[in-house]
Amino acid sequence: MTVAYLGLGANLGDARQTLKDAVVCLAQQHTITVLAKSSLYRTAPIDAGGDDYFNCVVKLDTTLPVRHLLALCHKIELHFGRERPFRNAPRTLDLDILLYGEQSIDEPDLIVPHPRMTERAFALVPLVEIEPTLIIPQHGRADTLLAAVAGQRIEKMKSSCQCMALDADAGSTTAVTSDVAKDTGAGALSAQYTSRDTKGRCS
Ligand code: A4P
Ligand code: MG
Repeated sequence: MTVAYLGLGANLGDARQTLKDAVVCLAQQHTITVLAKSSLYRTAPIDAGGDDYFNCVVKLDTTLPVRHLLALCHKIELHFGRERPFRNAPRTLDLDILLYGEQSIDEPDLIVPHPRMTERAFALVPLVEIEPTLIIPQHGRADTLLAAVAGQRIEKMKSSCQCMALDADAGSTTAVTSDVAKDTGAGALSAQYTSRDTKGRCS
């Protein structure tokens, strides 16, 4: 099993809902356990045009080798209607592998840690929210990089649901899956969503 962090972004269509649905989609994979999900953030486009983005980060435990994880990310992007008309074009869904264990990968189609994550508030702020002491290979502690991106507009969205409060009552604020739920083929995260609304309308 490897702990990985994915960055999710969207600024086309119902971007906020798409991010929530994409997290459910990840949680439903047998090869993935979603350990934590950041809040949703509204962010100013960086090096890109179009509407404001919504961004979040998820922490996973996965049995997938990194290339299989990348292929899954592309498959999920396609499922949510991703098109690539030009570089940094507005998108219905972007899934980037920010970190994969402690590995450093530098290949033509896969660079990990993601090469621009340390310059972007939309990646660093949600990462530090879910993992305050995170170390980024080759860069050090993520929280020490926040000052340099302080000029980038980013606004935390209020969650309308009480999932985290319920988790806190149960003594855990981050672990959102259970073996029982996995055995039934659905992560507890997705079970939480579907127990509230069959369309997964819960953040
Ligand atoms: N690729 C290489 N490394 C990775 C990795 N670690 N994870 C390759 C995922 N993919 C990786 O990706 C282009 C190619 O990068 C893929 O073929 C993959 O094999 P893409 O998804 O087609 O395009 P992308 O994600 O736009 O490319 P890139 O270079 O990752 O863009 P950035 O730098 O992530 O910028 N502003 C806000 N506020 N929020 C955003 O989410 N996103 C971007 C995209 C720009 N501005 C933004 C946001
Ligand atoms: Mg991408």
